[in-house]
This record gives sequence, C-alpha cells and structure tokens, in this order.
Amino acid sequence: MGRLIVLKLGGSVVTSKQQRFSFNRDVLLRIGKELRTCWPTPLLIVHGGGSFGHPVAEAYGIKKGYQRPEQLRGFLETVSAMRRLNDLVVSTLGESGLPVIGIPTYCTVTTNDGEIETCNFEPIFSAMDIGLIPVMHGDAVFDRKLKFTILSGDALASYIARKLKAKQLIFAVDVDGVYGLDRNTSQRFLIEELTEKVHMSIKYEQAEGDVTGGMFYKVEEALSAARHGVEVYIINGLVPGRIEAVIKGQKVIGTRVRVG
Ligand code: IP8
Repeated sequence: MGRLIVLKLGGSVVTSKQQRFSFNRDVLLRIGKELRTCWPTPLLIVHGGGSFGHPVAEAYGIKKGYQRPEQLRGFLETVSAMRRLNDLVVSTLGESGLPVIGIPTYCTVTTNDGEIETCNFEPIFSAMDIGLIPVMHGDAVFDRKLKFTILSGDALASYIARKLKAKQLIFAVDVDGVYGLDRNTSQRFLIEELTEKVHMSIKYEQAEGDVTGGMFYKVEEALSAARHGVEVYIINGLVPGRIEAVIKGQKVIGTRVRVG
C-alpha cells in the first residue's frame, strides 16, 4: 500500500458549521473534479461530522458513553445523521465520475475506551482491489468499555494510514494549516514545518461545538502517522487546487507535520 493516499475532509469543508445539516455541495463538486485529475491513484477518503454529527452527539453526550437510556436515541440519531452526510458526500463526489463507495464506520470499527480496537479491513480491501474509493467518516461507534462513543474522522484516518502504510495523509481543513503566535509581535503566522517540539510549544485554541477536539488532537493524530513514516499535510480544502497539488507532489501553502 506504499502509494495509498488517505484524505481526511474536515467537517468544516464538507458542511457549513454555522447552520445545522448544511452540506457544502459546491465544495464537494470542486473537490471531486480535483480528485478526478489525480485518478487513478489508490485513495481512501474519510470525512468529519460537521453540522450533521457534532450537534446531535453533543446534545446527548454520546462521546462519554452509555449513562442513561435516553442516550440511545442520540446514538441512533448520530449514526443516522452521519449516514445521511456520507450519502451526500458519496453521491456528490460520484458526479465527477469518481468510483466512490460509502463504508459506514460504525459497522467496520469498534473501540475500547475510545481507542480503536478492531477494524474490519475486508470491505475496504475488497473495494480498493476492484478500483473503488472507500469513503468512511467519523461516527458514533460501539465501544467495549463505554458501550458507545464518538470516533473522530482524524483518529480513523490516522489509524488507516498507519495500518496500511500509506504514502500520504492529508487533512483538508478550513484554514491554511496550523498557526503559531509570534512572541514579539503577537502576530499569527503559518507553521510550515510542524515537529513534536513545535507542537508542544503552541497554545491551541479551544474548538467550540466540536465533540472530538479541534486542531490539537488533529496534530496528535498527524504526528502519530508521521512516526510511522507517512507524509502528513494539513492544508486548506476550501481553497481550489490545494488538494490536487499536494497529491501531485507540488508545493502548496500549508503545514507539513514531521517527526524530529
Ligand atoms: O468531525 C466526528 O468526526 P470528526 C463525527 O472527524 C461525529 O471529529 C459523529 C461527531
């Protein structure tokens, strides 16, 4: 799998976080066209929950696990919201002629206290074997200890990139990359090379309305994949051309995450 590209499309790329259940159709159509120019290349897409998964999961405290029977409704609603979003992502990317297939995460992955414990790679391998592009997503999943929880698309994308020894892991988000604060001028600046040392020295902002935690956890997952030899980038998926350029190995504005 040395050529595999794992592309994580952030929730703020596939949806508008301002309005509940608002799908960014135009953005997905454009990303589909960009990916079409890179095709055929072994590719696996993971998307986030955005305004579909997060508000429901937050309202019912799904990430904390099973505490009271009323949460079962929230678990089911979260799964159902993510199924709807996944269908929209898949059908819209498919309009560009990409052979995409949705693979529901809650049927494929289980966790134990929030960490991935099992992942059934059979449908993923079988799909890729015949040239299909699996499209997975952050989801409400079954958990051995908590009974259920939320698995972030970032953790899933990093896990798959590590296990399948991917070439690249690309996090497409709604900003140009990871920002640092200049101590002298207090100006924000884009960090082009982010190492473990830099990661520990940055003050990350709290992510509001995001049950899985925002940029700090994204970088943790990014570093975890980088430690396994995966090339990792955090780039702006809302700017046309950047996803295509990074897959084609061209220099793009963004953050490269490296070890050491
Ligand atoms: O947006 C979480 O995935 P993420 C998905 O990638 C849900 O963190 C269901 C909230």
